[in-house]
Amino acid sequence: MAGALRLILGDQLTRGVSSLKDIDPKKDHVLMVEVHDETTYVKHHKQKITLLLSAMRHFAEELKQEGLNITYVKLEDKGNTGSFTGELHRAIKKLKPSKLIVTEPGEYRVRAMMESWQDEFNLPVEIRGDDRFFATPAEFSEWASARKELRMEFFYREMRKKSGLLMKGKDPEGGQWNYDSENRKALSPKEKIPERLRFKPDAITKEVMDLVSQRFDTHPGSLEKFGWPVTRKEALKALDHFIKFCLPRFGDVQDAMKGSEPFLFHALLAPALNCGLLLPLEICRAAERAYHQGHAPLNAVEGFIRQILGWREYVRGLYWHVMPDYSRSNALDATRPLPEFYWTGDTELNCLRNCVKDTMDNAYAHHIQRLMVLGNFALLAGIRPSEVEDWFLAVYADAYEWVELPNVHGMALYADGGLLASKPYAASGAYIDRMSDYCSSCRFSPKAKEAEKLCPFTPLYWAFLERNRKRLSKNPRLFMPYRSLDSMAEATRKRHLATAEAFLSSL
Ligand code: FAD
Ligand code: DLZ
Ligand code: SF4
Repeated sequence: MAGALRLILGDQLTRGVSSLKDIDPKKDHVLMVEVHDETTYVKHHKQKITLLLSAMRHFAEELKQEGLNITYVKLEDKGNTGSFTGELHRAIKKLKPSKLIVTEPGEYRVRAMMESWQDEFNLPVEIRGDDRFFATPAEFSEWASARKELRMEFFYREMRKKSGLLMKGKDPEGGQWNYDSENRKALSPKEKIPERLRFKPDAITKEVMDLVSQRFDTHPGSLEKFGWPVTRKEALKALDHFIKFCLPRFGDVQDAMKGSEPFLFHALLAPALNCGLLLPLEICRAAERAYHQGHAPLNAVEGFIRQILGWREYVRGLYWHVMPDYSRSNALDATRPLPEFYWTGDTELNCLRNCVKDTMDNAYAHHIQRLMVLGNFALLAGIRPSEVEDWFLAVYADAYEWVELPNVHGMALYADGGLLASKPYAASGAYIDRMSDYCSSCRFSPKAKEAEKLCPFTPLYWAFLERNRKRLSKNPRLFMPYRSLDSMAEATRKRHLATAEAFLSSL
């Protein structure tokens, strides 16, 4: 009797993924497919496509060397139908498997596809849970259903207890759950930034780069600086390098930005983690070990583990808990189109120009650039959420909808009306000035007295508060900003509103 067909998606490149467990090397067959639909459902950055296809090809090689039966369909192969469903049709016709086994995907649209396959192929389809996460979607829903208000901090504490990470018995290591207040320092100009481990493209990656340059030349971004790990071996080296050279300073200056330094002390691990080359538990354990060995301080290690054990799990749980309705909300009625400079970087606003350039050069921007510059501007300018979401999903090497959507829709744009975050992350130019060196080489300044030199973020910030007064002024966390707006001289307030209006019309 024919064995099972096991489909592995491009972000499931983990030998221990649930769909490969209990594989019978003699009878079963693995299928991996490069398909047009996945490479184009948004206009992915060239580096993101290169990373995925190269990592898929390397992973398939490893499975082959292990002796597993595998069919690998390349994008340019003759007969490639261009979709998961089409490629499954072809494979099922040829191999006549007894059943199809898959691991649940990271995106709702693919989940809907998977659910149609049993009828489509008239074949039993087993959709297994993705046990690479700390919590299942059902666990999150159970936690969320018992609460009036969802906050990451409380879910994170549950995950600390469940995993035992940074725990001393029943208590958190050091006596506190969260050391975030120690992690908001500005960067000293003298701070030495470590050089990062980047990986030279091998023959497989080079072949993919050629394919991507030809086939996706209209997609955003450049391949010149491609240096992402594309195998598990490389990803483990990247993890080790981060723990040794960056983790100790990760906490203190986690929120800082610097013009010439796109990476600072950030992990650069999300691209490898999200496609399966690394596992969240092994990353957290490595960081925890660094703390116990006295190599990194608690504020850095707790801050880092919280991003993975807290935020990453929380956004994933929320995504599956509230989809598909989540993506449709637009709580602040934001309808302006996405400005062209998000693709070109052609703007006089130096912070935005820098963040877009970093994004196009590396398919990467760190969290504060994404939230407090690119996201903040879209929030203040009232850009339509779906357009901002498509941009974020396209340009980052770590972007899949389960993690991108809650971060953009909820955290950056407050389009969910406060389900994910207790207040909008809106900030004026003074915040960007405090946390970066962008303003010193900008034609604008947050401190300027003359209207034509004043940083556009400042009038946009006040206009945002004014425009959303009915929706936001009752929020206790916005009491101070509204008090400042209300105590502003009438002429100043009017001038800010008029400047913001003129700026927005010029976009
Ligand atoms: P570090 O800053 O070193 O953090 C360590 C790890 O923590 C990351 O690798 C990541 O796995 C995890 N992490 C940190 N913050 C978050 C978060 N808010 N949500 C989920 N995981 C987190 N992350 C993605 O993985 N994919 C996305 O598409 C994505 N889109 C984002 C969009 C916006 C508007 C914002 C504000 C954040 C987004 N994030 C996204 C979260 C975060 O910015 C990235 O995970 C991080 O920048 C990746 O770089 P790093 O590996 O150097 O992370
Ligand atoms: C992102 C991506 C790209 C660019 N290409 C492929 C592909 O050709 N084949 C594949 O299996 N997966 C690809 N992916 C990742 C999928 O989009 C991802 O698995 C789904 O969005 C579910 O998370
Ligand atoms: Fe950005 Fe304003 Fe600073 Fe210029 S002055 S870099 S626009 S925050």
